[in-house]
Amino acid sequence: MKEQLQAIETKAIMALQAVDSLTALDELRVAYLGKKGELTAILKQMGGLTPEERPIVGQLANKVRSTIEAKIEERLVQLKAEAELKQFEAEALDVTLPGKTTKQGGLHPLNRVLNDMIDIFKSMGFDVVDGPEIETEYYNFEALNIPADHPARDMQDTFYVGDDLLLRSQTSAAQIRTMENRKPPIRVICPGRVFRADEVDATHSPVFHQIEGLVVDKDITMCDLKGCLEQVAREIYGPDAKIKFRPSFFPFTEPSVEVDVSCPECGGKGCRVCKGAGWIEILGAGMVHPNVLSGCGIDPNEYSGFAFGIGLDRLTTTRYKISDIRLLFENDLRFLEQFDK
Ligand code: 2NM
Repeated sequence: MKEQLQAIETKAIMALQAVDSLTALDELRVAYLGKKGELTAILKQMGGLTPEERPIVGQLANKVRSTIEAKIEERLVQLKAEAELKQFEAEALDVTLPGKTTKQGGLHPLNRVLNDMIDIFKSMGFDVVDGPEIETEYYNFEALNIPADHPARDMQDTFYVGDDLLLRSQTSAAQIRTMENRKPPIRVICPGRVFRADEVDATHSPVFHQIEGLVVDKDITMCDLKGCLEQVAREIYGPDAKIKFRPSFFPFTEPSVEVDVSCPECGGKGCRVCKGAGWIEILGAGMVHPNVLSGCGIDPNEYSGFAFGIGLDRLTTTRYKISDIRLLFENDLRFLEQFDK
């Protein structure tokens, strides 16, 4: 029997070497130490031993049991460590790998130029105001001294979307509301999208963008208008930029002017950009018509003001030497990606 016990211990230890999983280890424990296991089977035969042999064999059996138990425990610790290592390896992160970057877009050229303009006007004390793109005839025309039978109303060729509703043909309505709601001094610019029924070509689009400005206070004159616009021109085109006024007509201003800036390309000598003129037209402006002021509840005998309208699209195409206004609206990535930086 002693030999049998010794053989069981040796066999169990051998078998343990081959065990490579926790389940196999458990099966081995049952096979050797369980109720129907090999060791138990031997112990059941102890009845046939002499009283002298019994304690000796019993002692040996206990030693074999605790040896096997200890080896199983040892293997259990090993297997758990191996499993943990495998898991760590499988879940390992290489923190030195480059990260996944999301592609960052850039501002649309129109918004770049607009942001520059907003900065310039803010530095001069202007607020930025906003208004709806769908307007009533009153705010788009009437309040601007453009009565129902005025030829300008035909000239504008407006998109009507209802009886008394239209897509605004200028952003002036936002300024009318400002005059209705604020007391002078007023200094606002109103950038936004405007709509006119124009045929599309390299320089025209039925949807385009304006920045209109308005200043109302006591003693505002054409000098203030010229000084303000000259400062804006210098900020955009550099300290040597000059401007000049040419007489013009708008129903909402009197007098009205077209404003030219000395050609930023040739400085006034005449070149391809200014078509030899030395000047390029950049905006329309004038002194706010007394009818417009009084219509908004501002007394034209006490207050006066100037206003102007700049086409943002043309400002942008000249700034970036963009040959066709349609590029600003087509969202062709090959064009837009040039402004990513
Ligand atoms: C222009 C030219 C001249 C203008 C006038 C007004 C208002 F609301 F005060 F009457 N806003 N904008 C104005 C004046 C716009 O665009 C070429």
